Amino acid sequence: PQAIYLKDYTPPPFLIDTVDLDVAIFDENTRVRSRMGLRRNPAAADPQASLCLDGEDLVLESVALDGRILAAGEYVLCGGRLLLRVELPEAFMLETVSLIEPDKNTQLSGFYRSKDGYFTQCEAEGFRRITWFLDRPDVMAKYTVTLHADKAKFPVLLSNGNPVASGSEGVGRHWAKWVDPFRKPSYLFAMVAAKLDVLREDYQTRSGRTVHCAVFVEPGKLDQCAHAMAALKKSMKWDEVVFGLEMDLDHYMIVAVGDFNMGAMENKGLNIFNTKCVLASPDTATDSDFQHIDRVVAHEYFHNWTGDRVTCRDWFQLSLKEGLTVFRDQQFGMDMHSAGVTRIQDVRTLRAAQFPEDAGPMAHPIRPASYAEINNFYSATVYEKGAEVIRMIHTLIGKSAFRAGMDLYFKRHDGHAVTCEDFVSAMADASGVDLTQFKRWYNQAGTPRLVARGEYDAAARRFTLSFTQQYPATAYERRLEAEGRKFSRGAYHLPVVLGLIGPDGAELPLRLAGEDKAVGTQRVLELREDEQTFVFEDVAVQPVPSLLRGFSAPVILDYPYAEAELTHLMAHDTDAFSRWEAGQRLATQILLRGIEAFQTGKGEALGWIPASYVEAIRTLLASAADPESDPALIAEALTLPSEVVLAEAVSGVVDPDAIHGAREALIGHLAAQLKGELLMTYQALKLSAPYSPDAAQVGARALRNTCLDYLAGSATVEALALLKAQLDEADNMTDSVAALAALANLDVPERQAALDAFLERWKHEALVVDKWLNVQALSSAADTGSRVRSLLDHPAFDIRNPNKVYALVRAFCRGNPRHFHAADGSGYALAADVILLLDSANPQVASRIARSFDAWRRFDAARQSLARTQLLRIQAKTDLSRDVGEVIGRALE
Ligand code: BAL
Ligand code: ZN
Repeated sequence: PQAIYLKDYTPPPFLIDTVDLDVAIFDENTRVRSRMGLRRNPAAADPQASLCLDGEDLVLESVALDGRILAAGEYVLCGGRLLLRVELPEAFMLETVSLIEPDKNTQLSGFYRSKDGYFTQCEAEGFRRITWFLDRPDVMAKYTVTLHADKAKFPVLLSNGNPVASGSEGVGRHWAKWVDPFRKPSYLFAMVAAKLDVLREDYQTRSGRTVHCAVFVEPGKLDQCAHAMAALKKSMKWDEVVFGLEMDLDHYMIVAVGDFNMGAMENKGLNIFNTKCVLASPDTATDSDFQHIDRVVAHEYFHNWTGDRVTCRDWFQLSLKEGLTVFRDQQFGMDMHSAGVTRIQDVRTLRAAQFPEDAGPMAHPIRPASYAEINNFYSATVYEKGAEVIRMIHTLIGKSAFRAGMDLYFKRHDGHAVTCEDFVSAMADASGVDLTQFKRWYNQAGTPRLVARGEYDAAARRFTLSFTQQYPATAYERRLEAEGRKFSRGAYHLPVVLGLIGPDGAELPLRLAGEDKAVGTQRVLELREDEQTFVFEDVAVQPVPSLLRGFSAPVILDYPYAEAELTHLMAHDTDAFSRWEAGQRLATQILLRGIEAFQTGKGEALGWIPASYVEAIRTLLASAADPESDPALIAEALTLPSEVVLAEAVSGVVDPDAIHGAREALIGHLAAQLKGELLMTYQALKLSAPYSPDAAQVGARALRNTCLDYLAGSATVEALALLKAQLDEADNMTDSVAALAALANLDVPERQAALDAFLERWKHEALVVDKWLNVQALSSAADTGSRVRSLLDHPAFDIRNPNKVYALVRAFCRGNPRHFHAADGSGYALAADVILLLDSANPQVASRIARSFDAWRRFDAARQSLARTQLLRIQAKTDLSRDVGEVIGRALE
């Protein structure tokens, strides 16, 4: 596919000040009449440029310039563009009338049908599927929208901004007019015509304005919206307190829709959400669903300032709004829930999704230099690594300077479409910190490796820490090189937050050489060079360094910790993240030995599992009895690194069977050795209070279900009884699905009975059916591949619904490596079949499944050959979408 380059950016030749849309929805099609006020852009490179509008799958009925209908030769349609061939005045009105067919729009981009109505998704380039436009984020206009539809079938008519008029018309039809007072780019446009129930509540802003909040859901689901509404109000309050940012509209609406490619969308004043990120009741949603809803509602709300008020100049700048807004929702999560657990979970996500992306064929910096299909760059790198980059600025300049930087950013750029440089400049200017070198994070791809070494000189009472940065070229730089494009690479500017822990577990005071006195027990070291050394004086005893606290930089830390040092950090580090990290590092070191043992046939003997590790876990479990302990943190510490994360840690060829074997063996050994403790903790944490998704209950359930998971692995009669009892007694979805997932791993007759009963009970709740598909996709049972294949034909599965595809197929391909990478190639064939089925219908979803092949070259020759066969089969499809074409093309490069 043809690439688009950041270096080729030019300002738009025309600006659009106003858009007046009249949208008439009928059963067979929708007529869109658009009146736009345009003028030449004084900043345009070519003052004589002609006007060429974007459009896709539109049937053009007429074009009029300042009221005059243009004749056939006065415009041309070519390659999804409408080119005007008439002389254009400085400013003019352009009117187009087009027909679209939302009922046939299976891509779910633009205006489309879903069950109870019509919905939109315009980011990144969906608006051009509604009407002709300069569909790029730096063209910002004021919108007026009038919707017409059948009143009985679509009683709710919504668009951005404020409702200004409505009425009845014709036979059984009605209309509504909305005006958005803010200029916005087309990707933030939204409209809805549907049958929906609504929950309405008001929010009083700190300046005393009233915002009318509304959550619209499909009829019958009103009892599942209270949590989303509460999350919205918490987000509004939080942004006022933490960033001084207030809601600027009178109406803030969230509309939930069951067919949606992403999680949610921040359209100005009219967010459209995947039902998965709105609907929740204790019966149907898990604790993590509740927390996810909090975060997504907050994320979309925070976009109102970081994205909507200040938007992106072009799509290369996507991380300007996404990295920053993810950072903001992470901070919100840390303030609302346990800060340590939230940080751990966010880092887990980064490692599971972003680190592999950096290591694979789709590697890109948070601001890529080129793309073929922008939808492929709504990536873990742009989002999650983007958030880490913002977090590093926060750490380097400090909280109050960061807040000053945000204030300056809004002061300078409110109402404009800007670049990542503009953001960094605001931060640098507000703080006085030189962030020139820091900008490398925006241009260089890959996960840097930070090699750290510590040396203690007892006689001199000195601890010397040296750091070396390594940043080998990724697929991204290799492609730039192949294209003959210039690029430079160099050391990153990054913060290392650290402390030193003494043998008694106490934190040591920190005095760097050259300083008069010790300054606290935690420091932020700034790295800027390939090699740097820091000397700590007055260190009376040999310390264990606690490095990269809070995961202060998105790097792979290479420090030769002895296992005893890691156990020491697990027990004594004051930073919750670092205690967890020490445990993960220890488990990884042991598992890497186990993986090797499994490859040489010595795995089952378990000689690779040190007794001290079992004791460390015993101590951890015992700590749950302490009323001061945080069960959620203990649950995180008990959860071993996933098979995907372990694959990243393996050097050389990845052996999915050995990884699975070692991980299961370690779990089995711990379960056998600690059975009494696990059972005791499981029983002690049984809750009697009614369900609430509050931190205390969530933590208790997390630890209890982690214990259950360990105990279940044995498949003994006793374990089965526990699982069945929990399934029967659970009064909430968290406990039900935890038991079902554990049972789904076991090859026992009870498994099918439980799955059947679960489906029978929940078949009318689409999101719960997704969980039923998901536990089967993630099952470690031997027959998972064939079960997933047959589930593709099950009436509960629907390939046109993204949530179903994500729950079953993406989960299988990305979350179940042992089965996806099955030695017979069946996993690869399944993925390819689904990609080929989906490619024309919904290329965005197809492309996300195609990303499952990213790591194919890391496997043995036989698996590589099987994967290549499927990649070539996909590539051979005629009219392969740009989305899938780019992903497969890069995989095969
Ligand atoms: N802008 C796309 C959805 C999101 O990141 O909020
Ligand atoms: Zn976002």
